[in-house]
Amino acid sequence: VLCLYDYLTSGNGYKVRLLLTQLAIPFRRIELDLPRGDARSEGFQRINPNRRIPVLEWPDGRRLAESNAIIWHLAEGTPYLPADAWQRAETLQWLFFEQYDHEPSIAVARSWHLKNLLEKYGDQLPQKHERGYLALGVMEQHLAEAPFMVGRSYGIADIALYAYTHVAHEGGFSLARYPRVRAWLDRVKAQPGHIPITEPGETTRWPT
Ligand SMILES: N[C@@H](CCC(=O)N[C@@H](CS)C(=O)NCC(=O)O)C(=O)O
Repeated sequence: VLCLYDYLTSGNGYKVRLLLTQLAIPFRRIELDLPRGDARSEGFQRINPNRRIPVLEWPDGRRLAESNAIIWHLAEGTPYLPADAWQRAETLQWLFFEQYDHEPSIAVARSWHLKNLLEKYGDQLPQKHERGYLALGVMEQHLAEAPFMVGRSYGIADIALYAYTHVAHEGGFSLARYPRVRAWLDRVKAQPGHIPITEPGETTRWPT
């Protein structure tokens, strides 16, 4: 069975949990305590030299890191990743956008709130909010013309962007000015097999 090195609060981990569940692929999770520093331990550095979750491990020992690479691979040959070359490129466009413009502002602002690091980083929060709102604006504009991020159906571009957009309020963002993003969040949530970010499934604690 597949093994996911994970942290429940993580949107990057949630992308993988969500897609595995929607594909009905059984997996078990190994929950790291990131605030305790589990990902920086020597043991975990052997799992991922980049010391980050998520990492998905196959029964034959192969491992893949980087949430968007993992969901890309899992989605191959399924309706969650189009076969059409242009739509695959559009999917990559949104995955890279997510990692460069969206996650570094929206997820980081959220993690400062959740980890009570605002005293340390609070002066950088306005920049994070400015950049995060720009990213939300890009999504709002796109969603004026399309129900989902790529083509007319739900796929991994939606999963990648849903992960931190639906918890953006935990980073101090308001979606009040983004009605199309809010309607899209509802469409994503209504997909078959959807699970919330808080759904732990079968979990073991690190170190195992
Ligand atoms: N680009 C990576 C980012 C992964 C990442 O930043 N993971 C965070 C949790 S969301 C992490 O493992 N941090 C290590 C730590 O807090 O020690 C991905 O998409 O998988």
